Amino acid sequence: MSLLQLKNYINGKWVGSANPETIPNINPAKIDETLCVSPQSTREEARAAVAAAKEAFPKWKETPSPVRAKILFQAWQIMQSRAAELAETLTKEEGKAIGDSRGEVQRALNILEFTAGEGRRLRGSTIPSELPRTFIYTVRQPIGVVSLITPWNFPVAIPIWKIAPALVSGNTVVFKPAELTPFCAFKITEIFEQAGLPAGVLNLILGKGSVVGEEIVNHPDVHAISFTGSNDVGCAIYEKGSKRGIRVQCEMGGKNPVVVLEDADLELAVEGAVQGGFGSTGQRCTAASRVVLQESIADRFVEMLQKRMDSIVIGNGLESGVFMGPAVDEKQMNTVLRYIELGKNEGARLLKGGNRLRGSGFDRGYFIEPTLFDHVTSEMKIAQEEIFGPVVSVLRAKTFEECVEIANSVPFGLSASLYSQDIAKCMRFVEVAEVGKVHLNSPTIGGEAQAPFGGTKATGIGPREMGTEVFEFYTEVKTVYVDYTGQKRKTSMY
Ligand code: UN1
Repeated sequence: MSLLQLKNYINGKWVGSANPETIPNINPAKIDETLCVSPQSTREEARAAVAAAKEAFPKWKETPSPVRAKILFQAWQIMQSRAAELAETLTKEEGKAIGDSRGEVQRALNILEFTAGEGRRLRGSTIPSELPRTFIYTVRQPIGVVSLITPWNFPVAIPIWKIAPALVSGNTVVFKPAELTPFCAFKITEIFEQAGLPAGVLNLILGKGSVVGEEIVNHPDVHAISFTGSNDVGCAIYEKGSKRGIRVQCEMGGKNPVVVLEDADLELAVEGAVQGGFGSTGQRCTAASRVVLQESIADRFVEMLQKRMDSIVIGNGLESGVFMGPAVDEKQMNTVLRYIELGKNEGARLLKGGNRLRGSGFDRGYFIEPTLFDHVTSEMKIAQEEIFGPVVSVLRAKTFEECVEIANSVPFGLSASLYSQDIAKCMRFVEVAEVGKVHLNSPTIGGEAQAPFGGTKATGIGPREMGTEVFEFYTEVKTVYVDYTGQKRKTSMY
């Protein structure tokens, strides 16, 4: 059987690349299974995608936002009917457990639903004037062609949380997914095509970041870029975009803490640490990679956590009961294993895991044991750098204040959890945690469609994603002064 060859989608047509070289799309749980092959598109093809988006823009901009939104609702319906298929593709392509994939597809559906609803609102404001018979108001207008560059770890939800608001706002899109997850991107694009999106409004370009990614970042006809991924790439994109004076939004790394105080419900907190630390194999920017414990409960908590880790089922995400799938590819697996070695050399105490899983079933994939380090200190690299794997570091502190200091002692600022029954401590934590979102008595992960998502410090550049806040990025505000005196102004405050 010949392998499916993915294509680019440019100006409403599926087109192959002129470059005969392809990238095989491999199932990380069964590396002898190639799902499809995707093109290594050329710079010219990336430019063609931008040109199509530019050409489609004037008409799409003129389409009223409630009408644009109807196409999104249509996409929502189609995605709903293809939800099971999409979740299976996600698990095969990225490796996460099928329950997580279903959850991710549901999240994408929620975002589509919420964002489509915003097409009927997309409100501006009315503003009082200091002058008589003058009316000031604002309208939201699209920016133009936007480039959306998305990562492999949430290959359904993240594209949707960029594409949906970009489109409903009236922008046209060039969408470049990670090289590791083109299949989900292909299906998402197909869904928008089936929903009746006009040609050129959404264009998919598959290929390398260093080739097509660079082209759609530097292209003079691109007026905004939204990126989720690593700090190195995000900061380079920001530098290039800011030189051209365009908008850039970047969602990057995290080193998220779960802080557990002595009055916490420990069972709940252990569960939060497991879900946050090992869920999705730790391959998420909201992963709880640090657990900060108040000394008095630390030994007990660590014991409970180790016991709970024994029940983590690892394997092919399609199999029922599996909680944790493989690393996404060999490179990612090796990065994680290198960090584990580093942790040992830095003097952290390895309590559990630390190895690649071998033996029946595991040899066919990139599986790593859930790994726990204790007695980690803030200066250690494993406590500072994003590992993006199933590795959790325990740090200990005497007081609440010290716990907070440790929680904040990293360059990133995405998410933080506090487990405590003490309302005063909870409220204080909300105030002082240097992050974009706080979870009280729940894990660091996840987010709802109608709430803003994003981080502070080195995590985020630009406005938040999701919620109504997302329109701060995807629209320009135009301020309108209407003078209905019909007269030359006699007075002015200035
Ligand atoms: C989540 O925690 O469910 O790339 C979402 C990431 C984040 C999304 C995390 N931007 O992992």
